[in-house]
Amino acid sequence: MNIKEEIIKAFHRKPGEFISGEELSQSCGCSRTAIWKHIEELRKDGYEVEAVRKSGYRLLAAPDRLSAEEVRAGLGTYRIGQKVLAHDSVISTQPLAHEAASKGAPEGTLVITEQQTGGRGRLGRPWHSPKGSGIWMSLIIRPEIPLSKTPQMTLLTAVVLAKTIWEETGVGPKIKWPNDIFIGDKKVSGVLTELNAESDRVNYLVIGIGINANMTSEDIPPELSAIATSLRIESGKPLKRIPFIQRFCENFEAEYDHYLREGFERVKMEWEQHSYTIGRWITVSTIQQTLEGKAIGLDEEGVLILEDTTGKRHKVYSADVNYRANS
Ligand code: BTX
Repeated sequence: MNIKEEIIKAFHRKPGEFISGEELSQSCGCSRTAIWKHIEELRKDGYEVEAVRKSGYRLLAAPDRLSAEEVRAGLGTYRIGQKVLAHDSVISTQPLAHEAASKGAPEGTLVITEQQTGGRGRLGRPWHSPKGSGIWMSLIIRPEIPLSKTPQMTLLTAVVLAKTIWEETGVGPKIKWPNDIFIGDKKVSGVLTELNAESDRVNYLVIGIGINANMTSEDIPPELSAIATSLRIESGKPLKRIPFIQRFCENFEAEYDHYLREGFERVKMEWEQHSYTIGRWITVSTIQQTLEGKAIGLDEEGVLILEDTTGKRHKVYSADVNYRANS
């Protein structure tokens, strides 16, 4: 048993209340002296804990730090987020998640970090991931689906992100095909799905998720200021990152389990409801060609359907989509 985690859980069960040393020692299965030592460690980690003789311990404030203990305390899932590998600063959470997955990390394992020094997006593009003000994480999943359906996981993740942002901030985001979350006309979050597979068998997927949580306008570098925003800027309030991550895990588990049982239909419907893309005139550049037309929806597999000016319909699998300014 992780005693620090048990103490944090006990504090979360009784917010603002004193909990006696006796009660903590019973629920953690250790001596009162051991409890005291772990409380001291929590203080070093930045927790403010009040200790009053005869009353016990009371949590006054928890640090705004992404720790495994905090994510797991009070998390209402049975596998998504139940194992958390938390870091302070890494190059990117993606290779760490691949390494963990290849060594057998269970489905639902989450790699999170306060900072990435080499965060990346699609096609090797850089992802700006400053310290302390974002949520930079990679989720390992092991769905038993054919390779052709794995892009649906990006769409599912985008739906879950849009839902979680709405629930936790009250701001209504839109999904830009296939992997960006927009508020207004600026990007607040991006999804990068990477796959490990043999022939037609998926070993695992690593879903990288970057969320600009508490960046202020000054934290956004000039080269991104026209295209990037944060939840704090848009909602006008700082975001509590731990409850956000917990809600994301809970929403992901519900959506993912439904998908595994019932298929893609609900994700498609929700994606279309939240879509930034559908109904817009767009230009799509693939390696072979450039197409222009109106995005009219997803097909039942999750492929974007584009209608050109002659009324001909095209399937767009994975490509860069540019939007006409007036669309
Ligand atoms: P993307 O290729 O769609 O977007 C990358 C582009 O977005 C960049 O070229 C830049 O223009 C812009 N950009 C860079 N940083 C930001 C930012 N913080 N906010 C808004 N726009 C930005 C999107 O790729 C997928 C991003 C996934 C990031 C996660 S974080 C955890 C995991 N680890 C990792 O290295 N990547 C993923």
